[in-house]
Amino acid sequence: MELTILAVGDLHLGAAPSRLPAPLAARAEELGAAAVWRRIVDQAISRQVHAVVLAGDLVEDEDDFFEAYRELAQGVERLVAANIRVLGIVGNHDVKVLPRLADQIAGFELLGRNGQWQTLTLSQGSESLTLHGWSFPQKQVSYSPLAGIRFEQGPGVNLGLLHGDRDQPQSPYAPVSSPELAGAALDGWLLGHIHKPDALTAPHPSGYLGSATGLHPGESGPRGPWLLTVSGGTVSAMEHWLIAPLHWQPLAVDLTGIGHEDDARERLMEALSELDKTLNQRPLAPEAVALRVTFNGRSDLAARVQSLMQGEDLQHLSAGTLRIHYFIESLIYAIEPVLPLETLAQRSDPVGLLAQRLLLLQQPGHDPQRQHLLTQARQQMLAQQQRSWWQALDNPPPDDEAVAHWLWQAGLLALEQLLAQKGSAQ
Ligand SMILES: [Mn+2]
Repeated sequence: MELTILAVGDLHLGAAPSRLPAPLAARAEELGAAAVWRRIVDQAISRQVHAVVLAGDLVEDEDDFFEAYRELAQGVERLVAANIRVLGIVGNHDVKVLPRLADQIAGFELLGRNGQWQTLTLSQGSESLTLHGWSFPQKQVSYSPLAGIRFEQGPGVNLGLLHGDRDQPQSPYAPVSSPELAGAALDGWLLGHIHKPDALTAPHPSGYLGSATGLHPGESGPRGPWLLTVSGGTVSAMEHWLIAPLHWQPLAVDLTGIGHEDDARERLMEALSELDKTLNQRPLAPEAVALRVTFNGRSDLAARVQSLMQGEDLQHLSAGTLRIHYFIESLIYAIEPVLPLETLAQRSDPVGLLAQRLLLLQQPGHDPQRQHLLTQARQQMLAQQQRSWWQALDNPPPDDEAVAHWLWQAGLLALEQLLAQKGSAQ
């Protein structure tokens, strides 16, 4: 007999996915947090897990939570009706809503109310899992919830359930250190708060579950709940269920050796059809996939590729089975010229001068010449950003790496145009 729980990280119900193109914007409701929550509930019921465990930040914004509350309550009620226990802790986003939910829905079990550690044991046949949970008592907590705590071992596997900021001692969101977690004498930790999942493995899963779905380009890669199996008195398996309906995927496409700019499109479609195969092997494929495409490799056709791509519809790409709606949320050109920059930099003409500056950009650290280049570029960029029509975007000023990336892309295209000019070849 096994004991299975489905562990869910930051859900943020009520948060809408960003950057959806027009054809998908109307379907945002099917792609956001509420949609993944419905998939989680459906799967938990059809796979008959014994409990669903929620690691805090279930709701995005407490001041406007009616919609989110309804979604959450409906899901919890369906789980409870299917005899699945539902346990949760409060994160920094849901200090009001989660205790209220627990008071209103019989069957929703809140652990660690008011910042007081609480222990609960789940059992199935001879297998047991004891959870030690802690909830945020208010929006900000600047002390470690583990300070001065000694855990009493319960039956079976003992796991901690905590929403907090690991190895960020100045954080106002329950800062905890890795040594504190490791020294707690538990079999592992299921953590909420950071949206990027850790690689959690049996028999000692310890780290961030990650968000249930990605909501913006910064949340690319695998997302979803984790199925944790207890058998033989230990955590015998950790399985990441990649069931988010919206998936953010970086896609690198090597253009080395293309003979014509149209070949870039072919290579992109080949990479996409490989991806489509992989994604369709999932038990529940995503509905939509946002691609961050990087063209890289060596070619002197980058400028032509760029103008070709400007004429393409990036909002809807068809691939493979046609079941998934792909779109390109951004397109990055990192193509280098066929001749190495080191060779070009030997020249004393404009090509050589430009190649020397590109090489400077590649150098890490604080080379004074590199810093000077970045400072000059930043001034130009800030002058643009401060124009009144960009103010509404409220963008932060670009950091060194952002400026270097911009210069790199612009510089490579300029270099290619110089190389293409008649008589410049040597
Ligand atoms: Mn949080």
